[in-house]
Amino acid sequence: LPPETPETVGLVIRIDAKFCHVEVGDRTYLLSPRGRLFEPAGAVKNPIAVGDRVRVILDAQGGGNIDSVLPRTTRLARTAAGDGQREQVMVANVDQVIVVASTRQPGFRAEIVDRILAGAEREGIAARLVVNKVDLEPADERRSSATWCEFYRGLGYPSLATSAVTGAGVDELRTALHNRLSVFCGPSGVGKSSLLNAVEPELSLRVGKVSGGGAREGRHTTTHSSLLRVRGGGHVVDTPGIRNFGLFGLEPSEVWGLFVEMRECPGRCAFADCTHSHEPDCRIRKSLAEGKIAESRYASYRELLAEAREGGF
Ligand SMILES: Nc1nc2c(ncn2[C@@H]2O[C@H](COP(=O)(O)OP(=O)(O)O)[C@@H](O)[C@H]2O)c(=O)[nH]1
Ligand SMILES: [Mg+2]
Ligand SMILES: [Zn+2]
Repeated sequence: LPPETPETVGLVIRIDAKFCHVEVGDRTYLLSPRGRLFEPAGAVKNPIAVGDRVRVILDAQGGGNIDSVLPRTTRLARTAAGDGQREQVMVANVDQVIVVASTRQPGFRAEIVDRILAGAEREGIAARLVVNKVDLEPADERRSSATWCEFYRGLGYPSLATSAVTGAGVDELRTALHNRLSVFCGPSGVGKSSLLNAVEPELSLRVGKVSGGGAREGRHTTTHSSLLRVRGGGHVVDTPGIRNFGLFGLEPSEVWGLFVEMRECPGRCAFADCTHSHEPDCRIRKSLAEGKIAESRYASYRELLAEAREGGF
């Protein structure tokens, strides 16, 4: 046997049928997990996921093994189809979710933004908003991207208007990605891939194609997202292929707590189990009437609540 170097910690950036691609320092190694690490264990379908930090044992030939997986801080997961309630972690240790939206082509959809933010809240992952395609807004019109950014900033989410075409906001976005593991989420067509290409031209991500083919294939074959490296440090995932992340098994009573301004709303409701939808003396509806909670956010809340009641997740 070749002499083993001392164990080191690496980052799993990709998983294919044969190997885990593990970044250790500036190099990427193709490693296989040791022993039983890859076997289905209990409720977890894939014991190693992209984003995992792993202890590796490298050999002198540039190969080696994954010895163990370090505890995860966060995860984006989905329920593995055909596997009952088993959960499949798609990306581990995500530092931030970047919610990408646009105000034109396609128009801004607050319910999608709020749903992603709610999922991030539930997983305890920081989130920020990027409103892209500002170049499409007529100069003489009050800029709705600025209005949405200001609104979400007011809720505590850092927000940024960008254009992948003119490069507006791209430097700030690059700074926000530095030394973090970020996941880009949002409807297709808003410019996620274009923005990533603007940040890091070497990525050469495909633009203008409806993504999701991979996610659909994922029902039959396990497809994994891969981490893309950002120059100067940091990684990004372009569309992880998980709708509804953070919302699995969502209980109706949990929903309002995922909306920061509702969670922080002062006062009390008359009923301890108030659903903030029809009950009298409700502090949330009072704040709504006073304009302290936005209609769009309350509408998003009601939509998520209805879905949670139907057991839609
Ligand atoms: N005008 C304008 N078009 C953009 C911008 N960003 C992306 N696009 C276009 O929007 C379409 C969808 O972009 P893409 O990056 O594939 O969106 P994704 O589905 O979110 O990854 C493509 O035709 C892009 O060229 C932008 O900032 N301004
Ligand atoms: Mg894309
Ligand atoms: Zn209430």
